[in-house]
Amino acid sequence: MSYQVPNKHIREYAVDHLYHLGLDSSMDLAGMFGDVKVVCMGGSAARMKKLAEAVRDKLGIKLPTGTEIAPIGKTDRFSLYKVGPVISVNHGMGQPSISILLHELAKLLMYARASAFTFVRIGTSGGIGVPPGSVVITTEALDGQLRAQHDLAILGSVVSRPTHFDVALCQQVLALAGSVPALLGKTMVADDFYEGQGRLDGAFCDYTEADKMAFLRRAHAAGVRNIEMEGCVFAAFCNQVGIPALDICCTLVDRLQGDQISSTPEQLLAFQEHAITVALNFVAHVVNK
Ligand code: R2B
Ligand code: URA
Repeated sequence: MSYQVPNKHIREYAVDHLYHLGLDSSMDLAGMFGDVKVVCMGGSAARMKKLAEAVRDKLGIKLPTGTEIAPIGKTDRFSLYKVGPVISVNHGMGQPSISILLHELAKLLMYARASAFTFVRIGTSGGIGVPPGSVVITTEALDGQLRAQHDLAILGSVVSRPTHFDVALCQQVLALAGSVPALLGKTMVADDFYEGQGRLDGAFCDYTEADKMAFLRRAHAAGVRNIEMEGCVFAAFCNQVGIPALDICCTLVDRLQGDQISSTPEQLLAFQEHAITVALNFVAHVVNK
């Protein structure tokens, strides 16, 4: 059976405009996206183009001579690529940005009459008590108050939604990690990179190193192994619309050791490769089965 979003209002629309993707429901979306099995998303457009190329190589897909991977739709906010049954698209930074993409992607895949696909976020993060380069597969996203919920103000009231992931699916991915240092853990999600993540190195800071360490230790004791900026809304959205989801992030720093991301560009690329390797193994597992 093909995928349906729960929203009934849009069924009345003659044409639904997926404004930020530059696509609409009058287009041959079934022809373009009907076969999608995995949607990979990550922050940066350049990284997601590289991921599309890596998917092409991993799945052994040969493009016609003289052609290359090109974005579909418009690219001023998000750049979306498709290789075989895999979409690779960037979501920008933070929960408002990824939320817009998630709504439009879910509707896109409904109009495309796609079925049985998984959303995979491949990201970077700050680790807590794990060495840089570790890959954390998120079992539950916690907000900045360490609550397993995503809060959104809707029509003047706060609506809270649960932020768990499917742990059996997480374990399946862990088993595909091979030699990459990977673990399951909770992820704290902040709406800010500096104060929201307890850093001392923003433009201002009103707490002490001791305050920071006490909070990071409390988060670690609650099972948090990394901090990023999208996981709560990603989990809440996918739970709400019934799409299986994975949040696979490499850590760039151990926040118990410091705040600055000071590894060399080569090291940072190598850390990101860890998350990409795990995600590609999952993509191959899904597509080749
Ligand atoms: C990880 O890295 C970005 C901030 O540098 C943000 O998008 C995130 O979740
Ligand atoms: N992304 C984050 O959100 N935090 C980090 O510390 C590193 C990457």
